[in-house]
Amino acid sequence: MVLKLYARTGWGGGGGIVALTLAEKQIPFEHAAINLAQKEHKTPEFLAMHPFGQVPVIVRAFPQFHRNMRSKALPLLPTGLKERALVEQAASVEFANFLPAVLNVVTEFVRKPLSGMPTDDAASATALAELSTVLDVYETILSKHRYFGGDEFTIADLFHFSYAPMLADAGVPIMTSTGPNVARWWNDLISRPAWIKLKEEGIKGTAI
Ligand SMILES: N[C@@H](CCC(=O)N[C@@H](CS)C(=O)NCC(=O)O)C(=O)O
Repeated sequence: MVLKLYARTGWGGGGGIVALTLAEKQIPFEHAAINLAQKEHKTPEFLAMHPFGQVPVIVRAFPQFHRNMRSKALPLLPTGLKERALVEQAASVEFANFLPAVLNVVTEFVRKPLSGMPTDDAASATALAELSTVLDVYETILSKHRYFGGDEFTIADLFHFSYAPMLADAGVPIMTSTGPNVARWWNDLISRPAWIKLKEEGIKGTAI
């Protein structure tokens, strides 16, 4: 096996993003399921791979992994300087603006109810308003090109899968109710076969 992905089984967080990237690029991998509750990410063996003891981790066995990443049909990162800069800028926006806002909404509408913690109406309203403000800017960005980092589907779009799909499942349809361009973009993303498969099955890995 060329590549081994150590991650939880569900699609949320970074593990899902790595699995989705590999699926979109049709790169086979083996999945090593890590159980955080059992602290499997804090063993000496795991800490040797990731000194902070966090998932996901990918380990490659052969240098041909790099050739595979380059040769597959879907690039996910453009090679042109201007196009590449736009994708890197978009990826930074996802990390700095979208991710903190979406995590606050997920905390109020998903994590607290799931763990039996009391929900907080004021915090929920603030979280929704902050995400809505971010998505208003997304509406402007997405009125200029089809995808978040340009006219092609790239890694900058893919990063949005880590938590945002939880919103509709929790009865918060904000990704499709803010503006027509955000809705068009999000509906396009969640229709991708690789995503539909990951959401239905969780991380599975693929046979080589
Ligand atoms: N920047 C980190 C983020 C990874 C991360 O936050 N992983 C979380 C799960 S999504 C984790 O492993 N949490 C358990 C812990 O920190 O003990 C990385 O890319 O390695």
